[in-house]
Amino acid sequence: MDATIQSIEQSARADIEKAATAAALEELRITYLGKKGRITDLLKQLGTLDNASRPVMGQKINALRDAVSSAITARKDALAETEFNAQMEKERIDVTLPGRRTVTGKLHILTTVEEEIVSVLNGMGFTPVEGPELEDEHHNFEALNIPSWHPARDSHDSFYVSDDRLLRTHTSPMQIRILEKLKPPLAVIAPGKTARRDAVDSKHSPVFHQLEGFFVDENVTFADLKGCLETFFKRLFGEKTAIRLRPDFFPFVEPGAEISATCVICKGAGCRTCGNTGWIELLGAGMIHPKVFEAVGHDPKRVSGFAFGMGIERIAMIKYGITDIRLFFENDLEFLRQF
Ligand code: FA5
Repeated sequence: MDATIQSIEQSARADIEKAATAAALEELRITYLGKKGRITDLLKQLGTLDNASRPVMGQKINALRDAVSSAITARKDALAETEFNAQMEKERIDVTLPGRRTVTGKLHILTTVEEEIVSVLNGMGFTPVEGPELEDEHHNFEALNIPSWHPARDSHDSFYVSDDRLLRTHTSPMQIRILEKLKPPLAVIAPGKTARRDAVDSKHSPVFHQLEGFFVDENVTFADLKGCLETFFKRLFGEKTAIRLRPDFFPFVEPGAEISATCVICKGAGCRTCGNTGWIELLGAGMIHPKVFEAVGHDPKRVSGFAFGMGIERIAMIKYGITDIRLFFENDLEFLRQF
């Protein structure tokens, strides 16, 4: 039996060494250690031995079983490691290679400027609202004291979609929409898209953006308007910015003013952008007309307020030294990526 034990151990070790897969090892386990395996057979033969040699042989067969079992486990581990190393080698990545850039979009410069204006005014207590781009004549004109003979009401000057409906020509209708619904005191800003049948040139586009602002309460004065816009422009363009007010006419304000600020390019010294005046015209403003309050059912003797409206493209052009409004809308990524 000794010789058989030795020969089984030798052949088991040789077979295990040759096994190249986990499946082959499993077969060997069954061949040697399985219920009908060669080592199990030996254990069964123990019963045929005499009492003296049985424990000795028993120990030897158990030692053989343990040796074969450990050899199989060791070989299995070695195979798994080889397989793992091969897999790692196959999947090796060069972490020093530069990564592939994902294309990320960014906000359009007009959106950024609009958000900046909204943020400054919001910080001053104005609440942002949005309103319809498609307006009726009542909100866009009549309630704003723009009579039927006014040139803006001509179909040559506005985009009408039906007899009564048009793309809003300014954001001022939001004064009406808010004052119809809410009671003063209120401080509101309304940014949004506007449209006019203007011929395209470096300063005009048929679709553009405006931002309306208005404050209504009791005893609001022109000084409040001036102080508010001065603070606004200082926060937007810098502390050294001054403003200039000159009389202007808009049917929905009285008195009305055109507001200019110190030219941001030359800081007031005079340059091409400001036509050597040192001032840049930036917005229209004024005290809300009594007829506007009457149109929305408020008593103009009790409430007063100011309103202002600016072109967002214009502010963006001044702020970033952009000389042609068409650049905003041509989708030229080289241009847009700069901001
Ligand atoms: C108005 O639209 C008034 N609603 C502003 C206002 C509000 C006055 C409240 C008083 C009180 P105006 O037509 O000037 O005003 O337009 C305001 C700004 O819109 C202009 O200064 C300009 O920056 C811009 N704008 C007007 N038309 C165009 C256009 N076709 N393309 C680009 N910007 C334009």
